Amino acid sequence: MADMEALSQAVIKGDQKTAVEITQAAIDEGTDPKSILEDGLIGGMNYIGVRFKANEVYIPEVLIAARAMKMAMEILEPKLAEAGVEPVGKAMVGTVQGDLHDIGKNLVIMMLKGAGFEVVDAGVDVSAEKFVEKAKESGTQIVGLSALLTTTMPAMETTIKAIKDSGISVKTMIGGAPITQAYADKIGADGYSADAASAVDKAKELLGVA
Ligand code: B1M
Repeated sequence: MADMEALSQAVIKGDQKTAVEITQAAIDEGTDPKSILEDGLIGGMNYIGVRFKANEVYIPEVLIAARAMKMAMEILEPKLAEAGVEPVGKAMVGTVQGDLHDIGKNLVIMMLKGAGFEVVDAGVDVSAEKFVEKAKESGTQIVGLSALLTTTMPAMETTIKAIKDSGISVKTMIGGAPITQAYADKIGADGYSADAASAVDKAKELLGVA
């Protein structure tokens, strides 16, 4: 019987080969795809997220864990779809107009995916109009904005205003090195988080999922 604890450990260690092998073995044995996702893969990424937040592991460890999860997800995703397993929620994350920094945004996306969210990567240098357009197209429940420059922070305010004016029903959350809770409050964002692991907690809180 495929060992879900060993699968979590493979993700935690960033051991792609073992993560893929255990996932495949579990699929072949007929293990419930939801259990492979939740008990194995998400369990491992959650652990990494908790340790990242506590500064016990750093960006490289998160990246290799996320890569192991991604490889395993490639074979698991069709099975999840067949089994009708719904994602925890739908989110879209992008870097605001004028800003090309994407390392933090990519980490947020990886952690959200690691927690079972379906995530659209809106890219970098995304205008307010594009955010609105992509949010409508994708049917996302959350729009996440990232900014690393003090000069691009105002683009967050413009984007949040455009989202509100468009009338679409989404929650907004923001983050990035110069961003604070006070700034989020000032521009009317629904949420702020300081790091990628906390972004998962915030996204779940905004959607009211455990
Ligand atoms: Co730039 N850069 N950069 N840069 N760069 C900074 C940000 C800077 C602080 C460096 C400095 O001067 N000390 C400075 C900004 C100063 C300021 O505005 N206060 C700066 C500058 C000035 C610039 C340029 C203007 C330089 C120039 O050309 N004169 C230029 C601007 C380009 C543009 O965007 N238009 C520029 C360019 C670049 C590179 C292209 C060379 C490169 C980006 C490569 C890339 O991203 N693909 C780059 C880099 C790498 C940096 C530094 C060194 C590192 C940024 C980073 O990736 N950090 C940075 C200095 C530094 O931080 N030491 C710097 C790691 C990343 C994981 O952290 O993005 O903060 P971060 O993400 C965290 C959290 O903030 C949070 O979670 C992440 C993980 O925990 N988070 C969210 C992020 N987004 C979130 C969204 C959320 C929630 C949480 O919800 C949606």
